[in-house]
Amino acid sequence: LDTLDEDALKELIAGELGRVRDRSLGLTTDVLDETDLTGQVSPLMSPLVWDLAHVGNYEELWLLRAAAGIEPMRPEIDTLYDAFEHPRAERPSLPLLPPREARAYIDTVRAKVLDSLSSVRFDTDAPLTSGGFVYGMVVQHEHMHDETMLATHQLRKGAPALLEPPGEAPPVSPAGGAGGEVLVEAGPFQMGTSDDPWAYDNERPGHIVDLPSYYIDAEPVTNAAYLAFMEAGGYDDPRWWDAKGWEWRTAGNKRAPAFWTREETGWVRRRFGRVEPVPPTEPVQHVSWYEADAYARWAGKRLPTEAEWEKAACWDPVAGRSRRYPWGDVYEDDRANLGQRMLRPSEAGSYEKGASAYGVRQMVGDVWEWTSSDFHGYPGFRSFPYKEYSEVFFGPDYKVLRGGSWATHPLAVRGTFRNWDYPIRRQIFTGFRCARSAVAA
Ligand code: AVJ
Ligand code: FE
Repeated sequence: LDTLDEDALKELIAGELGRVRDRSLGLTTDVLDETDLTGQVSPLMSPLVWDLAHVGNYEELWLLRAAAGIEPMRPEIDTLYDAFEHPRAERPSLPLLPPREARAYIDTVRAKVLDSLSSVRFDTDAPLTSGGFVYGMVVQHEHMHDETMLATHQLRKGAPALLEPPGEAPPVSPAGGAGGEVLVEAGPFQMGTSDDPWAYDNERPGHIVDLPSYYIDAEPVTNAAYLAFMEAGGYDDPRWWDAKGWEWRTAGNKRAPAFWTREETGWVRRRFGRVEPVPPTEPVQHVSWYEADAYARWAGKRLPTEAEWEKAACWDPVAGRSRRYPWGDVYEDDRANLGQRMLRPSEAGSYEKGASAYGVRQMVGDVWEWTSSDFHGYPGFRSFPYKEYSEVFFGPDYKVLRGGSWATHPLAVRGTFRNWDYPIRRQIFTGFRCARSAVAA
């Protein structure tokens, strides 16, 4: 990105805007009937048609009004699509644009964005447009909402609405599937970034963190491993659970990951409307932070801190620098399961070429990974370009998730990317791996 000249970057941006829009439209097509688009599958999620118009409204605010100085098109709808004015549970009762009008609105916004792109300068000191930052922010935002829409689809009852992509499962590497741990020796590494052009404020600034040595799992925890925890009575033993986690587990009578049910033949799961046996070798997904934390304690381990996660994923101890992705600085399709190429994680042990310098596999893609860390700003954090992206979420309520899932687009994740959610959430495509200190504390 930082090596492209302005015209080439604008061409790339126009292409990515088109691709993300195709993705959004694919998740909100007319194969869904009107009530699927305007109704609510869960108070946790917005109606799909809200997400669709929201990404267009966000694009209007940032690319038309802020970047290009164009007058508001429909200021009266801003309040409907402001995520802070209306919590998700409330959105279906708002006078939202119906699907056809929502599509027309976002189309008009997009046409004006493409029209004005050539007149917006990327080579000035204005931080919003410098290097095309705000365009990258809008592309990433739409991809994030596409992942959110996939969670809505996963929660939706009824016949399958999404086609299983024809893509083939990647090969499992010879060393893969064996689990195991990797030692990360003590020492400093660079966490976060000061020079990634599309990085969010919460990834900045880059700073040195010195860590004691630790072991981290070479692969995400699989369904088979998680089942062993269940069968060992893990859900019935308060010793493994955080106090609030035990409350959550007891009040909701939780006994398994979300979407799992026990049949006579064994555990099955519902995945986008299809019911299938739980695949033992796939990373577990749809577990809360509390479940991940309990599993880790049962296994004699703990969740990694986000610093431990990032060092194992990105630090190259030989070169003495952090990579943008575990395997290097350049994204490549055959290194990770990202971008909704499949509607599921790939088997643990896949993507040998995507391993980090330490030999840790599948850090990026497949499943988001819970870390033990609360969401806070890095030393020297400065909110940019708006407090509501991340700063308002800082504090003890949210846990940090790392690495992206099969549903995350490659443009919307990198080694430094930070996601966050409440520790009870399970509709997101989240699993985990464990760590442990190498030196007794
Ligand atoms: C970064 C995924 C937590 O979905 O709440 C979307 C992203 N910010 N619109 C979210 C976001 C504004 C955010 N997460
Ligand atoms: Fe948003």
